[in-house]
Amino acid sequence: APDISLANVKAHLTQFSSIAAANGGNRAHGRPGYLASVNYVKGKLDAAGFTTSVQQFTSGGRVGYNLIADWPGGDPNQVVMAGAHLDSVTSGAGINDNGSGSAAVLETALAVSRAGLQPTKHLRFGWWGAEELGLVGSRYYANNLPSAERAKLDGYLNFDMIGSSNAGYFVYDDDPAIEQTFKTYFAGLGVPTEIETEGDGRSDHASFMSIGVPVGGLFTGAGRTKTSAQAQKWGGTAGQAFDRCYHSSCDTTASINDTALDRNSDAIAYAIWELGT
Ligand code: DTR
Ligand code: CA
Ligand code: ZN
Ligand code: ZN
Ligand code: ZN
Repeated sequence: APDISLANVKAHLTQFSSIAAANGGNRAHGRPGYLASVNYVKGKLDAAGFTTSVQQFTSGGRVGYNLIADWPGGDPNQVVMAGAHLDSVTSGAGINDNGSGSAAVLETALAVSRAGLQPTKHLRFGWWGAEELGLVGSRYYANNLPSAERAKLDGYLNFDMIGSSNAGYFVYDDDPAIEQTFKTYFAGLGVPTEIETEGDGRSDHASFMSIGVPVGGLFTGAGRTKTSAQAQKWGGTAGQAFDRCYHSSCDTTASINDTALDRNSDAIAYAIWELGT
């Protein structure tokens, strides 16, 4: 798998920051900053040769959008999907939550294009709307996926908050094969990981679990406090939240941990190359 450029991922975060600043300070469902975020990501993917589609839904009386991008080729009966929610809360730009996952998944997709990858399996990428309202966009997508299409989904990889300033390295403990893929990657870096225990209902992978799709993903932590044992193995500050700007106006590019974002971006690329070919 290629090394994902941290600079490229951060360039997408800068775009998300500018979009929020130009649209009332957020990228929340039903607000102009969300659709502007969709249009930014879609533009990059269209230019890179992806087949994109925008799926509309309504929530709270406002229109929401999911962005789906398919990389042409691969076995259509064996689909590997990676996704991230693109919406923020109304209180800020949502750069870690979840600009980080959105940008890393976007940059991985662009790396697939740059490599002209011809994977064995079909690769699909998704950016979800209205996750903050309760996984609304991903649930809409999953529940409206025809059963024949559901059966083709070999796995869904979720990335929601992967650049937390006081980062931990958490791997979802759901599908064993997907979990092992991520653990192998981090072992290669000499970075210890822990099982993500905040609960499976907390992000978009839950929507795919509920339709029987194997899931996995990565997480660097939100409002919970880092223990001293965790600080010893990961660095950072014990007794402080993994992301003290969680759902706050200070969730900006200043609150991103570059090392965590880079490692997780590279882990996403590794998993896509491993599971897709
Ligand atoms: N609910 C997510 C943040 C979050 C909290 N726990 C987890 C566990 C796994 C992924 C994400 C999360 C949000 O605020 O978007
Ligand atoms: Ca990298
Ligand atoms: Zn959130
Ligand atoms: Zn989130
Ligand atoms: Zn889980």
